[in-house]
Amino acid sequence: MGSPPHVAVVAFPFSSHAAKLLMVARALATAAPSATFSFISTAASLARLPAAAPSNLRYVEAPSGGAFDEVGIPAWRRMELFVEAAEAGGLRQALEAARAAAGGAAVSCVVGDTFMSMAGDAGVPWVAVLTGGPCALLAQVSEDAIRKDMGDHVAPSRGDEPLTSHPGLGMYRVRDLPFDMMHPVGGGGGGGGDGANMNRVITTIIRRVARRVPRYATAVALNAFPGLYPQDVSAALSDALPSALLIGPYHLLPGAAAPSPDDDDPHGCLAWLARRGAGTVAYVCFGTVAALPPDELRELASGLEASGAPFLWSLPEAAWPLLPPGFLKATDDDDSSRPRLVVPWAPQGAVLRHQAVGAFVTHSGWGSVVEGMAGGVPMACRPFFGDQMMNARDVARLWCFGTAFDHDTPMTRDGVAAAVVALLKGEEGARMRARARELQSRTLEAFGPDGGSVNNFRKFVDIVCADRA
Ligand code: U2F
Repeated sequence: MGSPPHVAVVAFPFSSHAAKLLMVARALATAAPSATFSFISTAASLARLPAAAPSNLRYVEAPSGGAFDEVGIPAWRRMELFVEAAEAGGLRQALEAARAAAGGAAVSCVVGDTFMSMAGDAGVPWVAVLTGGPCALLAQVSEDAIRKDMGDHVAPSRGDEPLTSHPGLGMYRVRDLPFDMMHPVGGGGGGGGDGANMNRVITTIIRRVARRVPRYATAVALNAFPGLYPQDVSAALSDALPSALLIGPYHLLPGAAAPSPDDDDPHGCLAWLARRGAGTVAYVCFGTVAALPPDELRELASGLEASGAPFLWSLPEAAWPLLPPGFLKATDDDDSSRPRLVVPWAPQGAVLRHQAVGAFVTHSGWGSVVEGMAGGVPMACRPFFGDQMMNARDVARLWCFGTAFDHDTPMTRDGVAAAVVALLKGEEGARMRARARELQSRTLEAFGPDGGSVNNFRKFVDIVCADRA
């Protein structure tokens, strides 16, 4: 019998990745109280997270991480610098820092975000945690085969072709893929610009993930529950990722939540929702990275107004001046016949569980998809990039609890109003609401006695904390 495990949990310090990894870290630390967990991220990323808990989980600042936190540098460049530095020895230094902080206890296992795929070379077992959509990873792992089949440059007119000859991907179209074969990155007029650069950086990271996870990860956690996918998709996922364990949604894992997550509501969203009728409110949020172009933002704003539904909109404050004149005046006005609340941040998990919320307008980031599913809320998806197009397809076509806008076409006022009204009222909406409720019960069952995610999480803990002396 060796010494108790010392597990280094290595975050990818951008967007909401670290917050999701923290959910898994908390759940692990709760399930394995005799093990020590060092949660490694940059100073700025750690400062955005709630205090570390439980007591066997401590935060460790990645050495020299500060350089990647500088606000003056564009996000894509900080990401690029960060990954290059981590590949060139930064991860090893961080593991040394964790060892020092744990009184010299050697790291026995690295639990790392899939984006930190250099952890495959760390010399200890790497257990990967995927925060994005599982089928997007499946597509990424199948990228070479898809390119062989379709060619590297697919004419936009073929964008609607389904990927039927690729196991588990038959439901998606070429235009849904997380890598762009119709307007290749760096080709055509893609050139500069923050969007194109971000795409390039993420594509490079993800190609490494797709190569390294199947080869080097001892196990990979997926943020979904067993039985969520139809048989053919599950089989394709297990073929491509034999060590995959479906343990999600991560936010429902026992111990995953911050000590008092619902108190984190500085803008009074929950109190505002408490004054609204059941299933009447549209909640709007596009996650932590996606930003609507100004014209589309205004269309969305007018569409929400035109829907006639009360709405709660989480929108970064920097975008508020772009809203139509007078739009914010009615904010928080309970007597208004068109109540709305616009806030810079909402406690989304609690909002989606609130009985007043009847529709979710989202960018279909994977975290939002599973949180909406767990809340039983039907969604209108407006995907932007990466896995979001496939996630939107999952919502609208696979699980049928929502609708999807096209990612190439900006939303219009009428389109938004129609989507919101359809989800909140009417016959088609009734079917989607019923599907959302059914998915909610299946999600919760996965965490009940003998539930699929709970059983897989036990296996996950055993792998992470295995005695490797
Ligand atoms: C990237 O996604 P995002 O971070 O933009 O979006 P989500 O995966 O949906 O996660 C957003 C999280 O932030 C929380 C919300 C989610 O857990 O509950 N949140 C909140 O609590 N309050 C707010 O006002 C706003 C957000 C990427 F863009 C996606 O394509 C990927 O699927 C995703 C994978 O991690 O990362």
